[in-house]
Amino acid sequence: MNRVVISASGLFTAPHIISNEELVASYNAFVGQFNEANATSIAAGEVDALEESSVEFIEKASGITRRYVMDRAGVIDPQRMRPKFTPRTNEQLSLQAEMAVAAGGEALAAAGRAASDVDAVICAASNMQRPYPAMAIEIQRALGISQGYGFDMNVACSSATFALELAVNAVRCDTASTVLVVNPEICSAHLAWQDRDCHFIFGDVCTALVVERLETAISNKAWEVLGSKLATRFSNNIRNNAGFLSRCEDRDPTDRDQLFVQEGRRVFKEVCPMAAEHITGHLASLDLTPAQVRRFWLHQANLAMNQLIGRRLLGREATADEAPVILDEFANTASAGSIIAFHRHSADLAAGDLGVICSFGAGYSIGSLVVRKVS
Ligand code: CO8
Repeated sequence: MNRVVISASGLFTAPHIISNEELVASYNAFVGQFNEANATSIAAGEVDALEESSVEFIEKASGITRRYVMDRAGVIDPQRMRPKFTPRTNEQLSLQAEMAVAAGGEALAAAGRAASDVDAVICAASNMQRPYPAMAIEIQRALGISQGYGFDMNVACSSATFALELAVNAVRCDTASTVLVVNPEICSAHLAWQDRDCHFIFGDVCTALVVERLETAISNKAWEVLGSKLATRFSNNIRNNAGFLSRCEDRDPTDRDQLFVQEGRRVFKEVCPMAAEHITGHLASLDLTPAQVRRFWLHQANLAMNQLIGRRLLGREATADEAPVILDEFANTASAGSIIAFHRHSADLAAGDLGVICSFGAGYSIGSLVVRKVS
């Protein structure tokens, strides 16, 4: 069995920023228009008036201050409130593939790897812009990778960590030598921007990681993967019912359940203990304890959630150095969150330092990797 490293990472940041102030101004304009248009029905008690959103609530409840998005104008237009993308022909690179090629190219360059070294591409994200042909195969071609295979996979917020486990096992068992994992998350396209409970939650981004054999890795920033652990437990608390059967069920595409829906409080209560126990159990299986871990790159959904998990792991508040936060800047970017934290906050650590990458989210699904800095 080969020893395996994550040898480099890459990040594509979506081109537009929406601050909480801008988001709330647009949402509140929408509320004003809705309440005015429905004044009679509201007065008759037939329709509930919508309540305004607030920057203070968003920052206190989530820790998010802004988000990057692929399209800004469509999202903050109170008449539209969803991104607007120009359709591309089948011959053009698709939007998610374009993001992945940018992040993937950066990761390969950082790893010192050429397209000819890569023999597998896994495109893992919460939403795919089409069912087939696989985005991963398109990315493979666009990056000039002429050998090996590519496939897409979706485990919602745990897509990246579940893909990493597959990549690590492929390299460990010699079915691939260098795997590129990419996570193009366009969460803005599946977010109900008209829903006050969740309109502030998500942002867009793409992360990429290169997984290869320790003994042949060139990068001096590699992290050896000591172990990976996946877990799932069914829950309806985060759900999206949009799918290829929607058309045949005569569903209205604007039905609320055709977008992201969650019971945020329940998710918070149920997932925090699961994630903390998962990480502690994973470390114990490697004869390690949370106190020995230099850094936790946790899923980035909610600041209070990560603080609670930190307390459960360490018996005290985790510092920003121990559990870095990126969701203030990026918001929740589904499976990419823990990988952005890793990308931004791993170069400063020393050889031998231990870290844990951990995602948690819809499914429920939890995925963790315990890693050690090589040099
Ligand atoms: N402005 C002002 N007030 C508000 C707003 C707002 N925008 N929204 C709600 N309120 C009010 C409510 O009406 C409520 O008022 P009252 O007390 O009078 O009833 C009060 O504020 C409190 O509301 P909540 O209980 O809903 O607020 P919370 O404190 O629970 O915070 C959060 C809400 C931030 C959603 C929080 O519960 C949370 O973050 N939970 C964890 C969620 C989580 O981790 N989810 C993971 C989902 S991501 C994932 O798995 C990937 C899925 C795939 C992604 C697909 C792309 C879209």
